[in-house]
Amino acid sequence: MSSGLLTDRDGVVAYLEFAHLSATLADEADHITVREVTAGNMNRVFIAEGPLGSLAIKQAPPFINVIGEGAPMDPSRIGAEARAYAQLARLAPDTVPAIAHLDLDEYVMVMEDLSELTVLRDGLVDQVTARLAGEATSEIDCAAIGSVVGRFIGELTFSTSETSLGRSAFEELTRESSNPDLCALTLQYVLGEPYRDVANNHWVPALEGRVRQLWNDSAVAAAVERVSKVFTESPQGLLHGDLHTGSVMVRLPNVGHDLDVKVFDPEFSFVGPIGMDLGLFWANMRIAAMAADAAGQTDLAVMRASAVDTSREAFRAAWQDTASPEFLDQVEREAWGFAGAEMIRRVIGVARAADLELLPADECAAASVAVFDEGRSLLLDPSTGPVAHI
Ligand code: SR1
Ligand code: MG
Ligand code: MG
Ligand code: MG
Repeated sequence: MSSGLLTDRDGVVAYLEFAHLSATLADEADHITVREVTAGNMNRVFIAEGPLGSLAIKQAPPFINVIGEGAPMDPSRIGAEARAYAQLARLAPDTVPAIAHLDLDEYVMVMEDLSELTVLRDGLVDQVTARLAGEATSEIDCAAIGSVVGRFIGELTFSTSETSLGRSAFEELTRESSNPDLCALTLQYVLGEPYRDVANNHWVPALEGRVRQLWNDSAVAAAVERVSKVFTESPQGLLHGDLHTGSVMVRLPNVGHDLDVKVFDPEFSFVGPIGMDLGLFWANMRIAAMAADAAGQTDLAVMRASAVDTSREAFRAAWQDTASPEFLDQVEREAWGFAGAEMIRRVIGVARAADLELLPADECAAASVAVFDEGRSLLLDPSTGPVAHI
């Protein structure tokens, strides 16, 4: 079958019939409903549901979905994602969705439907906007979520490090997990474009002067160069590679309930610097905290910022017995360098943070300035971590 791009219900159902998966959802294909739930930047995702069950269908188009056909991209990236899921299923089975089917001809992956859970970034955004509208909100136990994510990063990187695997298995994993196309995207969209005057960049008017200065600051250029060098030259353990709050799902409400946290979308996975996943998660939790702070919701800001501490502790616990304090300090310094770059790109690059963009204009401006300033400070001096009041 050549289904081409899946765009509508009939295409998705026809694909499920071709893949012999429709019977797991319904006795008759007519009873299957489909909705598109694309949320990330790269791919398209649909949920198909019938009386017998539901599945998520993800397809990589031959371009970056959010930009369109003007940004061609090899769709066989879905293979890299499937490889990463296979590794993660072995190492952290409870923390990733189960994969039901992979089709490297149509660039389709079918997996467990997690749509009962909430994407963490969406949950955090809804909390702030609902409060601004005077509506009731779900509580989100960010401290507990931070512990799970920190443990995930710690156990994943530790169990795939050279220390755990030995030289030859580690080298094999590094080769197998090589992901040059997606690593090139990180160099472009996280560590490249935000530091140049390119059409993809956008920012709020309050950042105008700061952005112009950023592009002409040789100390910033040198700092970005240092982070890029760490990114490309430190194979230390298997990473998710894009571990922001849009790559984490949680069952809400999660206060007083068993925690159900899943990490998904590992298409950027590769063997890289241990600090990167931590830094990306920290940056996005700090962005969520600063958004709440700018909206006058100090209690939420404090709760969100606490995820940095709990993830840091859980990460350290996974490495504690084998790593020297100096090594862990170095990982944390590098993590804050990545966090700085991530914060900057989330306010001026192509993939900006919904946490900020969905705030009313004045609050968005205040939060964007706070995120930019902290990101720039962390980039220039990652040794101490954030110095802000939250
Ligand atoms: C063009 S957007 C590129 C970004 O999307 C992915 O979600 C990654 O975060 C990447 O940096
Ligand atoms: Mg993603
Ligand atoms: Mg994606
Ligand atoms: Mg390729």
